[in-house]
Amino acid sequence: MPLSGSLRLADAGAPPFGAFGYGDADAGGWLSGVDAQVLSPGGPVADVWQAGGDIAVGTTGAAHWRSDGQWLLGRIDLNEGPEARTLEILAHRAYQDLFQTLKDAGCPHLLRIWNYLPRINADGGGLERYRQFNLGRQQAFLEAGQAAFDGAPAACALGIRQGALGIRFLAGQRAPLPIENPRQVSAYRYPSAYGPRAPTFSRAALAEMGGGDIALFISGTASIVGHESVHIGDVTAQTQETLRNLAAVIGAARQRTDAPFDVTALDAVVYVRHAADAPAVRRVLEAELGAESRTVRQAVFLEADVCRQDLLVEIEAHAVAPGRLDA
Ligand code: 3EB
Repeated sequence: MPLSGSLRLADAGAPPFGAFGYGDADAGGWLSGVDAQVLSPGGPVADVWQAGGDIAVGTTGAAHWRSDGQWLLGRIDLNEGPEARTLEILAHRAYQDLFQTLKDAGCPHLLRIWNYLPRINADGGGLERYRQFNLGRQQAFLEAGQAAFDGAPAACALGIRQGALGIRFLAGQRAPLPIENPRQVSAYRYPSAYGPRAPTFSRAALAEMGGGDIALFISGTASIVGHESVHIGDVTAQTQETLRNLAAVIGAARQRTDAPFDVTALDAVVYVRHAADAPAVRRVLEAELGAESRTVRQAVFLEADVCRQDLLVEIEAHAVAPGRLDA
């Protein structure tokens, strides 16, 4: 059965397959929620995924998952102990469970991963906690024989104030088509100045969803050109640069599909480091995309930390449209 997904208000009824909530730790019976402050007027929102068939519910280590045999939605929440390198160890364990889940459920291909790290920019005993996370994550990818460089899944990694390391993931039966951004160095090739092990994600991925639809999953996208953060301290310019990166990723994706993806027609989550910056970010989106565009109307704004100290905003998105791959 085809899979489709879209962002909507969290009280839209019971999910037929699964949902990820934004803005409520337990978004009213949805599969799971991201515990962060919602800054957009609609309040908590859920990313609702519809599929068909009988849904199997399973647990693999710390992973809880739902699958109809063709698609899988999973979540892992791991609390930290007091020991050093805790986030490296937790990330390693979480991703081991994630890859074991794909085996147990018979859904081998990751389409998208969402990572939420408590205190992402804090020091973790000589290494920033995001960089610790990258160590454990890449190690688990390599051990599982999963693509950690070219072909890595689309992902985002954001910081939350407190709570567990939270990972949500969507997998399917067919490998997605990874997409990179010609304006940016691939994240899995970042120089070691950004940490001893590179982050493990592609800039975007295209996947056949069934029913003639293609999904575009766009990873967390920020004000990075090449491998460097640009417009330090200027949230307006960072948002404009982020939009140029989103447009560039979509342009690269459109070389591999005839599905009419457009930066004005996304389901987007906008993460701002400082709640006070949200109006400035919204003004840029409205000016560049139009206040009535789907992207602006649907966007959920959340207060969250971004994985580099100097980044003030990050936008991730997905869209589903009719089309074919490599058409
Ligand atoms: C960047 O472009 C911004 O570690 O999984 C974006 C998306 C970012 C995913 C990840 C990090 C991740 O490097 C940060």
